[in-house]
Amino acid sequence: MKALILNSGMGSRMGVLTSEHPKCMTEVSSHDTILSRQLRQVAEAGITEVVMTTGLFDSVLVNYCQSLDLSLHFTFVKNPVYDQTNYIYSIYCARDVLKDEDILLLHGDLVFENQVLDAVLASEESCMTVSSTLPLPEKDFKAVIQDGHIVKVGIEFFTDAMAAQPLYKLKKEDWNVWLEQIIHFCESDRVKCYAENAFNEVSDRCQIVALDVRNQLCAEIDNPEDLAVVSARVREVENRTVYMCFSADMIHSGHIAIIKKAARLGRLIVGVLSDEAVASYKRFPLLPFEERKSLFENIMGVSRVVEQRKLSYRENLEKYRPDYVVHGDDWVTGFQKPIREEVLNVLNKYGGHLVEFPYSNDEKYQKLEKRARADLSLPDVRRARLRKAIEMKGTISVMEAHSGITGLIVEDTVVYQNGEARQFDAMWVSSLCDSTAKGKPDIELVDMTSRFRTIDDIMEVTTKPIVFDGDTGGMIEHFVYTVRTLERMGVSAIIIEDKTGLKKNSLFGTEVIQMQDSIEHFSEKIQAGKKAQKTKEFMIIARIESLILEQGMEDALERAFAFVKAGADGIMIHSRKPDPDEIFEFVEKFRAKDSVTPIVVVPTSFNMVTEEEFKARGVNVVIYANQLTRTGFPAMQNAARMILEHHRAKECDEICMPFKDIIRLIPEDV
Ligand code: SPV
Ligand code: MG
Repeated sequence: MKALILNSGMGSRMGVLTSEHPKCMTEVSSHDTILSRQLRQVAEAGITEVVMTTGLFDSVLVNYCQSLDLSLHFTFVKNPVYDQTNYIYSIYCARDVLKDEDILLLHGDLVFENQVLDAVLASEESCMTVSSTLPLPEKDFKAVIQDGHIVKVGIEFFTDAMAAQPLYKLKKEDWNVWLEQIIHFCESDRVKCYAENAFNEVSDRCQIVALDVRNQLCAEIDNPEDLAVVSARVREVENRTVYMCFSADMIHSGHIAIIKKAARLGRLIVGVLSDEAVASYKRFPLLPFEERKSLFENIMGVSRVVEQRKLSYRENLEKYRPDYVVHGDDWVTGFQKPIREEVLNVLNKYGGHLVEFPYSNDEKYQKLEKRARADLSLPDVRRARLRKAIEMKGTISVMEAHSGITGLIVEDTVVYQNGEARQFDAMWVSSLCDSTAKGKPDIELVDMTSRFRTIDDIMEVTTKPIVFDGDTGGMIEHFVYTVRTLERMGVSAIIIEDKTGLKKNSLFGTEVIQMQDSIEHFSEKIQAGKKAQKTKEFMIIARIESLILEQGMEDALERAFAFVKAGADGIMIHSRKPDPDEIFEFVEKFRAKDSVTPIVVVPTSFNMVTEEEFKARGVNVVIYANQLTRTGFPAMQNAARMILEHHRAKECDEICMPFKDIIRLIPEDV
């Protein structure tokens, strides 16, 4: 497409403002003339060819255009009789470079906002800009419109007419008809009328639709009064702000394209989602917030980058009050719908607008996303993320997994509530559940090789950090090897309990014989583990069984402080009481002296306490230790029983997941 800009006019109504240069070189802002603004807009819209008709001061104009240093190729055509003819003749002079081309036709004194040009260029049919909201001007162009099509353009039409501005997109089949008629006019010496007079005679064959720009800026400057009004509008347009929010840690061409579009609406403020918000709804970001921020700061078209702390836009919209929010149209449905509704509510309050562009979930993006997930599952990357998650969120939630499929459930389950997404932060490889899945008691009978095999199965299909239930940790001489192996695999933490001898599950409490280790010996085990550890991120967490074995709060606290001193990276305090009082008491007393060491709890019996309450009390890790095992296996027992009872499988079908869904639980590739 070529842009045809008509600049042969004398601009005599502008007075002294056009005594040394053509009207199009009049300033409309501190940094733009009418022409520099037009040309920049044209170039930004992707047009590279400009045909410009000139007249008086043509060399000034040519030099000026070249000096603007835009990536445009110009063809200047001088109308030698500019003072005796109208622009119809200028177009005639340029006819040879205009035939058989799609044309963007505009007068050189027209000032318009980007959105107007975007709408014109997006029109599938030939179009002319009109305004249904402006009053009909006395002396300027009006267009007579029938069935959405322009049938006449001129200053003399008032019936069925709308104010019209000389900005056209002309498809070559329509333009050729009009241009032929212009040639015909000029060759029969009708050179003092408008080019539109020629159009009016062929409008039945040259189909131009009316594009209603309503109150958007699209105005000609004929005299100093127009200049004052339009300059004020330009100022207003240039002060507009646009807001977009990104969670991306990899920028691809799709991002750049939408940023470019958004920046055409005004000064673009990019909100970068906090690490916590990204991790909550998508996956752990590969790059931390500061790095993602600087990524966006270096993209052309972005004026400012700010943090968006939550998925909700409210805080930033109220703070920056952007004129526009830009988003892909994918959030019209799905989990982001409430966020969109909130955005619309806030925008409505102060008169902002939401602009939605078609969302493209292109293949390139999906490939990048797949690569990011693969990176997250690498041992070094995965191992380090448990500490980061605790730091970032304060309190994390960890779910039991005992196989590849339960790992996938922990990995992929997301719940959307009020525009927030909730998912588990990490996985707990429980000794109870790992043993149960193998049909064995939880007495350290399943050996480490087998336990590592379970971890490996889970790791093969997931990316979330893993906390390993290391039982007692075994003999110190063995424990140091366990630590190294787990580190090498990419496990983030091991929790060992201060018991000795034949370990039984804690939930049996004092109903079975269980021996607690001495503070000295267990501290030695922790020290040996810390010494054996190769990476700085791996955590050895000491689990205190004093409350389980009814040894009292003082004993629990004494052990906790001793184990931290021995090098433990966290303390797990366990209880099997149905109420949380002793856990709360421990946390309060421990926190009074130690505000930093992470505290872990396993609320299997005291399960009424919410994560929010644990967080408020200073707990950092909440482990749901056995719920997948306790729901999955009874469902299987039930199915087996039903088939035996009914001598067939039909009745059990209603408690079965449909076959197509079970297949979908497994991703095609990871
Ligand atoms: C496990 O899940 O194996 C545990 C936690 O150690 S508990 O069963 O509560 O002892
Ligand atoms: Mg256990």
